[in-house]
Amino acid sequence: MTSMRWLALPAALALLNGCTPSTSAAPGDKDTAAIAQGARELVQRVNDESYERQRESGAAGWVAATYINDDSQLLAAKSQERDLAYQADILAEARRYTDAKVDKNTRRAFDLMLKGNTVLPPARADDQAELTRLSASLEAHYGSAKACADPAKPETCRDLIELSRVLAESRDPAALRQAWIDWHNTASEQKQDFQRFAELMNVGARQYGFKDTGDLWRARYDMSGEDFALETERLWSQVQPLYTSLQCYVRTRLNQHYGDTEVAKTGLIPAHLLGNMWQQDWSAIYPLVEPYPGVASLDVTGGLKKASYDAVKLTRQAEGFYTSLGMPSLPQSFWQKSMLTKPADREVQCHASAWDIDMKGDVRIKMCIEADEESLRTIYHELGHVYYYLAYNDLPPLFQNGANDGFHEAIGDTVLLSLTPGYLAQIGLIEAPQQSDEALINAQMKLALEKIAFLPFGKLIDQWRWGVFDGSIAPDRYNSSWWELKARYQGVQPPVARGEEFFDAAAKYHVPANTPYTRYFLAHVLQFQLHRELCRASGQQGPLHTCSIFDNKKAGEKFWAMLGKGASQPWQQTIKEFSGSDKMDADAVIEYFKPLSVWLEKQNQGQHCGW
Ligand code: X8Z
Ligand code: ZN
Repeated sequence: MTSMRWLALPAALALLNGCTPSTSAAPGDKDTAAIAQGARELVQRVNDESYERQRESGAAGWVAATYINDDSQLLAAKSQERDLAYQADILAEARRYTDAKVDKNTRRAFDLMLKGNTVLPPARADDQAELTRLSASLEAHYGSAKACADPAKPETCRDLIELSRVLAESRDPAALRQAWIDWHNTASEQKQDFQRFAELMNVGARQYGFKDTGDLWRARYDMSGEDFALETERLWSQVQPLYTSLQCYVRTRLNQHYGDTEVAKTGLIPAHLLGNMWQQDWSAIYPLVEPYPGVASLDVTGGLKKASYDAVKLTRQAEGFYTSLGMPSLPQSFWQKSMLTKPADREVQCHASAWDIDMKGDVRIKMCIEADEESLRTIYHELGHVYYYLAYNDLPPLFQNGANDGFHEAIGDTVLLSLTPGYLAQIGLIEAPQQSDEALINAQMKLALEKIAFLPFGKLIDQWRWGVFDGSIAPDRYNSSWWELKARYQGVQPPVARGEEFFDAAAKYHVPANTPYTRYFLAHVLQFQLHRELCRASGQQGPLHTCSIFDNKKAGEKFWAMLGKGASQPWQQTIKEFSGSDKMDADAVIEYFKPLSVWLEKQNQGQHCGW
């Protein structure tokens, strides 16, 4: 999760190092062998040093995220600066081996050392220092941002949690609009810093032969960056018709609820009406668009409140699902060191994250848990990261990573697809579900508001950043380009005019935190593929949407084996071993939502869908 994660890559190297047989000598072989030996030693050194380095940057990052203040920011920036300098030294040494003949694991380790980075060091020490200062400051600003009617009076301030609650629960258009505007305005002053930060990252990326930072970010998928961009287009084209159908239906229902003055019958949906600050998850407006009102309650939040769930009980509940698959219990240190609730006495970064502090099992999550359905889902998501860490902790640090970053984001979500209405009823969170077509459509609608609504958002954030990095989106068009992409992909528009004095992209965590976002788009495709395979392994027949792998050790074993491979081989090989196919593909998404897509087609008859 930290941007310096590459230091924490593979572990299989101890093994590799000892196992390359020396073959019969030919002239010149001695040099070749010595070079190969040097390459292996460098990889070994990086692996050996990773634990301590990761422990230090992990500690600095953890404190900066759980005690936001000037001191912790300074320490995090300094630690990142040391990492960048170290990285520059190692990559300079690694350059000597660019054309060396080495075994495939050593080559892979070198590849990951370079391409596994979100940031590459600019050559000048001053630039490195400025870059890490900006990085720490952008992230801290997001974490502590508040909208205040009167800045002198703290009681008039609202933070992201409060503003998000308004977006999810209020049905008053004026209140919704104000909450949306208040949060987005907190990001405006970040524009200069972000612009400079992007420039410095590009300086680093270019130093190592990449066209720009976007080129670097696309290079990590075991295929060319160009092919990767085409792959994301292909996946998007598979799901786009279903998204368009959903947008159309939701627009109609919102129009019926709010009237023509708030939502037109055609065109874009105003951003403040979709139940979420960024319109990435529309499930909060389920009550407004429920296909068959009153059929089968899916009120998980109500169930959690009734059963007095708190942060620990929720986390234990999620852990229980993973252990039911045969995975280990969380270590004691997880419970001692995690931050599960929002502390009252200090600023913290509430955006949830999962950490592997030392690459040896000091795993934690940092979250501001509330007793609601969204928190339940997020804990499952975060524990997916944690179980991935635990599964590959024995690999050499350079290989301690996801098959690709989309896999890392998909694990917890895959498990969540097994939280079917049947399972939720079994654990007492909702009433026993009715077995009817109406109940099925209701359940599919609720999930589609989360999963299908997310897809265009998952794609557009990096579409925007790739443009910023390659210069096609200049700073004087940051905001207009953002809203062009929001319109093109999501079919949404801002509730009020947003000129270049605003910087709305930075109102989303991953922009100031510099976390690449295509991973979530991939994860939303992959999780259905993984779910389908695990269901097959569990021996269940019947439609995909009825399958739950809860308590199924066969599925768990298959899952755990895949997780244990980490990044030790190309993701194509990992998914091929897992599913028989070496591609990411959205056909499982389409299969899963077949009943809903047929239903939506009918509902949308007579509407002008699209925008
Ligand atoms: O950032 C996250 C996780 C941490 S990796 C909470 N997610 C994305 C988001 O919130 O925007 C999970 C879903 C998408
Ligand atoms: Zn995640």
